[in-house]
Amino acid sequence: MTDEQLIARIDEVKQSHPDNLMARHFDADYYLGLDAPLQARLRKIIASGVQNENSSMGAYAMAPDDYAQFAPLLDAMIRDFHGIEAGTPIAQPHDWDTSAVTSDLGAIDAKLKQVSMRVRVARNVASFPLPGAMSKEQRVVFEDVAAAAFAKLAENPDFGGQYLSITPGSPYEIDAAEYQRRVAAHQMFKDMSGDKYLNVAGISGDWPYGRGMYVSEAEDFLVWVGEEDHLRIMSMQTGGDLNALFARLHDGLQILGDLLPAFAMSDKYGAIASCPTNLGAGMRCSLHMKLPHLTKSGTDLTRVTTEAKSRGLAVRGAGGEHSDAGSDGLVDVSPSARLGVSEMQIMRRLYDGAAALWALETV
Ligand code: DAR
Repeated sequence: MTDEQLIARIDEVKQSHPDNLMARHFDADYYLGLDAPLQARLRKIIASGVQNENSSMGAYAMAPDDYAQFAPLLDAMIRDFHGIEAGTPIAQPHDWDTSAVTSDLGAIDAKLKQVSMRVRVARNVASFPLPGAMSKEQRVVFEDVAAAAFAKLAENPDFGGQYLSITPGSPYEIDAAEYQRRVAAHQMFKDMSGDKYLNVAGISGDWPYGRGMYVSEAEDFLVWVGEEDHLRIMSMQTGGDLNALFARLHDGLQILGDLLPAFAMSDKYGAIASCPTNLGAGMRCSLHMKLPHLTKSGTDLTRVTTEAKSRGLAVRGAGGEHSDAGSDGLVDVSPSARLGVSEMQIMRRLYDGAAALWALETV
């Protein structure tokens, strides 16, 4: 695609899909002013949004440095997505002090004592390219580095477990049946090679090499290797105690941070992620609630989405991105903000939001 064709395509996307943030903020003069190597780098970063016009963000970083190198475009997109005004300083706070507030869902209603809860953070190791730019060899080398760290983690009585690889020939390789069982159990991530966004970005490249998952014996602490980021570190449980959920994640993250090479972190953007939507705390925390009244038995998410959005929450089906609600009204509720808010602010927003939705559900 020539520069002229690229610019024309992006303008076409901007007209047809104004919510594509890459197209919205792309500036042809800025692009043309870059030297050829930088133009080539930027083309790869925005490729997913150029080819997939219905993208919301439309870009994935290929190296931690991309966020600084291409700030005129990426910072504008990031501010737009995360709702941060131009010129407002961005400095990502981090606060994991779970003792500050108690957040037990059971205190809202005894019926919320046993809900499915999950919190995860994205982390990338600074000394490797981000997943979209990794070679097959780099993916496998990274997996070996992660597996060595997991071997030490497994010695910790609170996090004992095993690493399961889907890399052909890996000493930790599991068979197809076990992989599918782990996917069905909502533990292992799905085959990425069918994701048109990740394919164009190169993030699903060399599938399934360099991919796997650490799982604790209690199956309440998981680490995905080689999904959209180098690592997705998550804590999950059925219960009501958000503090315990977060404390487990924080402790596991600390241990892994000591065992692995340095993570790519930024004072401005916090944890560096492939996708700009995951910058900041790099955290997605969610819980599943049955809201049959607010969702008209799962048939209409309009009202619950509106009520949630006004409280800084996003609602989606319990089956993941783009899934529907269950007939029992089961939905996944999660705070939207990730950049400029601390881990504990995110937890509190989830707790307060869940309380508000529950009050509407049971009014
Ligand atoms: N297809 C990408 C997804 C953006 C947010 N979701 C992530 N990162 N899993 C888009 O730009 O629409």
